[in-house]
Amino acid sequence: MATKTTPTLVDHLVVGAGFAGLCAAIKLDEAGETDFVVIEKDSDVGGTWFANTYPGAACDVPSQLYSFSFALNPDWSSHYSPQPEILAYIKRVARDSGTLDRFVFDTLVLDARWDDGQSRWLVSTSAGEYAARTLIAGSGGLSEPRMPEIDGIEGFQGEVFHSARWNHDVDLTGKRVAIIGTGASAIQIVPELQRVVGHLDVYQRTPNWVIPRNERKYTGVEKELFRRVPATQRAVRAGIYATLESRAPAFTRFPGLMRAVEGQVKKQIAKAIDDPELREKVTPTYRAGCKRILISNAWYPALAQDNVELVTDPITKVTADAVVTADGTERPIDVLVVATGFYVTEPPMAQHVTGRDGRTLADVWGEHGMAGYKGTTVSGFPNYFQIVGPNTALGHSSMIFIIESQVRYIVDAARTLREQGLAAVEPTAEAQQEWTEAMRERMKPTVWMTGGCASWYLDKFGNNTTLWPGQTFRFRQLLSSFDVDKYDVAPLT
Ligand code: N01
Repeated sequence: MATKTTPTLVDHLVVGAGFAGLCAAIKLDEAGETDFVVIEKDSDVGGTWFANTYPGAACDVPSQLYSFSFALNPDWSSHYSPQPEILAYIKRVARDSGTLDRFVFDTLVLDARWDDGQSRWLVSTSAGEYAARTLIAGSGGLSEPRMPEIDGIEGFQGEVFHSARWNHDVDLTGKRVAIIGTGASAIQIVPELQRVVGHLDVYQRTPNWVIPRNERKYTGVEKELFRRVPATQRAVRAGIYATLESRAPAFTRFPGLMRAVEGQVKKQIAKAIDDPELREKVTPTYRAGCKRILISNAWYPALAQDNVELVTDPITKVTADAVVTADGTERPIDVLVVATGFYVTEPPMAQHVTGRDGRTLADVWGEHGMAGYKGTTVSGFPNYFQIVGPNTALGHSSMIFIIESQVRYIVDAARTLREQGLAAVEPTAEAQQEWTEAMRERMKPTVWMTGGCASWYLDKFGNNTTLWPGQTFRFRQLLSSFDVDKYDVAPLT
C-alpha cells in the first residue's frame, strides 16, 4: 500500500517563475513573508521568455517599460528588446534578489485543492506535496500552446512544432516550410525563415494591422547616463508610459480614432508590396485594435519575396507531406510550423484548481466565462490569487505594470491575513458580481466588441474576459491596498 507523505508546510505557494512569479517572490520576501516556494515546470526562470525561443522572438513593448520598476536596466541595447536579452535580464534580477533558494524547477503542479478544515491549499506536484496558506498563480495567460485542429495533422510525416516549442534541432536551410497563423509570433518568425528556407507558405486566416516598428539602438552615452543618473532613465520610462497610455481611449472609448492607424498601415503596405492582389489579401477589413495591433518593419517586405506564398484559401487537411486547401491545391512541405496561439479564455490550469465546494475553476468558469474580483481573487476559492487573471491583459501597454499592481495587492492581502489573524479571505459573491458587471459595461463601446473581428480576447459567450478596459493607472489605483471589507473572512481557530 502506498504511504502518504507528509506535505511540506509553507505560507505561500507561487506557481510559475516568469515575470509574475518572480515579482511575487521578490515582493513577498521584501515584506517579510519569507516562507514561500515557487514551483516552476521549466528548468530556469523566465516563463514565456524561457519558452519562446523562435527565430526573431522579441518584445513589442518598449524595453524601458517591459522591465520591473524596482530593477531598471540601464543596459538595454535598443528600444525593443530581443528575447535573449529579456531572458538574461530576468535571470539577473532573480539571482540578485536572493530568493532563488526557494524556487523548485522542473516540477509540475498536478493538483491544488482547498482544504477548509486546515484552511490550506493542498498542492500536489511532481516533486512532492505542499500545504500552503495561499496559492498564488503566476502561470501566465499565454503559456499553454494551442495546436490547430486540422484533419490529418497527426499523420504528417515531417517535423511539426508550435512557435512556443521551437525545435532548434531541425535545420530549415533550403527546406519547404509552411507556417500556419499570422499573429504576433508568426510575423516575427516569417521574415527570419524567409531568409533561410527554400520556400515558405504562409497560411493566413485573418490579416492583422501591422504598424511600423520604431527601432533604435541606445547609444553608449545614453546607457552611461542611465547608469550614473537613474532619474534620467526614470524620465524616459515615464515619457514612454505616458505615450502608450494616451492611446488607451482609442481602444476603449473612441475606436473611430483607429482610422489614423489604418491609414498608416495602408501606406506601409503600399510601400512594401507591389502586387495589388497581395495588398488586398493583407489588408484587414475590421477596425484596427479589434485584434492586437502588431509591430514590424519586416513582415510586409517578407511576404513580397519570391520564395514566399501567402495562402488565404482555408486549410482543409494535412497529408503525410503536404497542406491541402479548399480550392484543392496541395502544397508539399518538409516542415510545418504552427503559430496558432494559446489557450486563453479556457486556461487548462483551471482544471487543476479545486475550490471550497469541490468544484474546479474550470467548472465554475465553464458556466459563465472567466470571472474574478479585481482580476486577482475568485469567489469560492479562498486565499487564491491569480496574477494576470480575468480582465487584466493589455492591448496597449506593458503587462509588467499590471503584474506589479497585482503583486502589491496580494502582498497586502498576505499582511492582512497575518495582522488580522485570519485563516482565509475570499471575495464576496456580490463584490465579484459587481466587478464583473462593471467590466461588461465598460467593454461595450470598446474596439474589441465593436470592431467587427473575432479574436482570442473573446470567450465562447462573446464576452471579453481577458483585457483591462481602461488606463493602467486606474487599475493600479483600484488595487493599491487590499480591501478586506469586500471579502468573506475566516478567523484563525
Ligand atoms: O497567437 P495569436 P500568437 N487554422 O493567437 C491563426 C503575445 N505575443 O502566438 O486570427 C488557421 O495571436 C490565427 O488566425 P485568426 C501577444 O499578446 C507577443 O501569434 O484567429 N489559422 C492567428 O493568425 C499576442 O497577441 C509578442 O483568424 C489558425 C494565429 O493563428 C499573443 O502572444 C510576440 C488556426 C494565432 O495568433 C499571441 O500571439 C508573440 C487554424 N486552425 C506573442 N488557429 C511580442 O511581444 C489559429 N490560427 C512581440
